[in-house]
Amino acid sequence: MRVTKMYAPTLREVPSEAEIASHQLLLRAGFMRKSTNGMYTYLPLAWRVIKKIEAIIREEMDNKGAQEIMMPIMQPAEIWQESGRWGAYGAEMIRLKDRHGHEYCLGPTHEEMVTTVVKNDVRSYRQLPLNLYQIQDKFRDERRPRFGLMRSRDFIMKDAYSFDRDEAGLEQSYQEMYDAYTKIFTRCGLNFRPVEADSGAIGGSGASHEFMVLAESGEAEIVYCSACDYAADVEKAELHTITAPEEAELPMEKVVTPDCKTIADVCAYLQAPVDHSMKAVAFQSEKGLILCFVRGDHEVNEIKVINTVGVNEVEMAEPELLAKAGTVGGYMGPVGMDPKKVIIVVDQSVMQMHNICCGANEEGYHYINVNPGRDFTPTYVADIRLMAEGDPCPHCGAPVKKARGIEVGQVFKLFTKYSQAMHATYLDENGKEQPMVMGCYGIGVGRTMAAAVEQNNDKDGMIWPAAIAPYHVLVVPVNIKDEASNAKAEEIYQTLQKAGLEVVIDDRKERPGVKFKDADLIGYPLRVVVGPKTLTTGELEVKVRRTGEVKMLPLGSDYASALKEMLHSL
Ligand code: 9G3
Repeated sequence: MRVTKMYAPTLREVPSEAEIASHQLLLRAGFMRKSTNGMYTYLPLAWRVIKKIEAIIREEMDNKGAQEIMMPIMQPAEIWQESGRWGAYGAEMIRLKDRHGHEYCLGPTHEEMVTTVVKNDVRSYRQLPLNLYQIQDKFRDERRPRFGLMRSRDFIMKDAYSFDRDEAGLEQSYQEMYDAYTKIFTRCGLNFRPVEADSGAIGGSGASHEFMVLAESGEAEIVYCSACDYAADVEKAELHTITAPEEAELPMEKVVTPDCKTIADVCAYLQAPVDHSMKAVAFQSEKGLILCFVRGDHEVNEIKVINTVGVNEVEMAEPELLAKAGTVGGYMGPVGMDPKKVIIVVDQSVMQMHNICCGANEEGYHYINVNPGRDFTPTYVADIRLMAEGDPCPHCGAPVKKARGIEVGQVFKLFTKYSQAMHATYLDENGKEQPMVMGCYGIGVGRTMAAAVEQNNDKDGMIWPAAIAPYHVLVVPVNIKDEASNAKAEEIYQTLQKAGLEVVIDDRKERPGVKFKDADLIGYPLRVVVGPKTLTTGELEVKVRRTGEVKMLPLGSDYASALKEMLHSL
């Protein structure tokens, strides 16, 4: 490819909305362009990367016996009504009508579609296990698309679905996909960790894992153990109940606590230890006001509250809503609140505590010596804590650490959720009708490319892992006036191409500095510099983008093979 022909319109400046490195660099280097909010055009360089990631995905999926298909993007409402999910997703689902007024959605995922396809043709246990996958645009109308490809509204997903006879079969399929994902992300040159992601019993029931690329810019937060291989999405990390030492229950008292808005203020004012205090967080939801209570030094995990109460989403409660319920921000407490009017969710560890101080639902007042059971009745008791750095690992007890990650893949055990709802059954050896046992497995292809940039960039630009780089080598003629070395550069360009390398030659009539800056921005793994010196020394200067290391290769040697060799470690 010649740079004078390549369509890669670089940008001097990037829009301020591009906050993270991958978003900025993919725009600046001419890899992509925003079409509208949360939708992008992949330009030639990005599309070459996407195709390489997809090729790696296909190889590993096919190695596991999965078979590629392509389903429609438009999905009829009927199949979602059959699964019971047509109403479960609000504005996030993009719905439309065809010319006859029939309702559809643009596919955000394909459980319903693939189950409908398979259930009509799989009748016997002999046809299982079956794993079908596709690589296709998905549509989810994110409220706030941001970070470029990291959270877009139209994105390329590899989505796979496994069908087995029973749970043992699902375990096998799940493990095979887990292994395939490990190979895929390793081959893409990513530093990643699978983390437990189900809100099942302590230590995860293993019904779901997320593959996280570790990056400070990641939206996901993970906890991992410093001593064992435990790692979990912090939103789902389950916590043990902390038991408090026994103590005599003292009589509850209402005390004046002027200007004590935070738990810290109250504990300081009352000389009460924070592990004898309760922190309140109030949400509003489709089920009304939710008051959550955790120990004063713990945090509320919003996802766990959503799962406990069974609502779709929550947001912070407005002061008016608090006033209507007879409480006030900064002084909220469970005492005197009617669990039938207000949803009171109390963390399981609070229920073990004694003589607690908490808000008295009146400006300027708190209660001390509040005792669960005696002084208030929760609507729900559950684990609603957000695991914190230093908490004991649920597996081995060592202190956990926190990190941020980009979720590039997820694997789920669906069991018979869709096959029951949609009557996807097969006949077993005894001719008995059984529901198929399913799993589903997703990879964000665009997100994988963006995550690779997040993990591989420096002040000069991107640094592509060789396996997914748009091209392998850039040949840079540095003296536009010197006929001889330019001819040599052309010869080297041809030789490398003939050797099967993906080569670009920067044939622009530009100064070397301009060429080097663009080379570093785009991030070709290897750069070959050709000038008059090359002819006098008979040596080729090769620069490694990742390390800046410079190697000299004799012109007479098989330098193409030497370059191929260098790529293996990049
Ligand atoms: C929807 C909308 C958004 C959604 C879903 C449905 C997420 C939805 C979960 C999954 C699970 C797996 C197969 C590939 C891997 C992930 N957001 N999910 O089901 F209608 Cl609007 O997609 N699906």
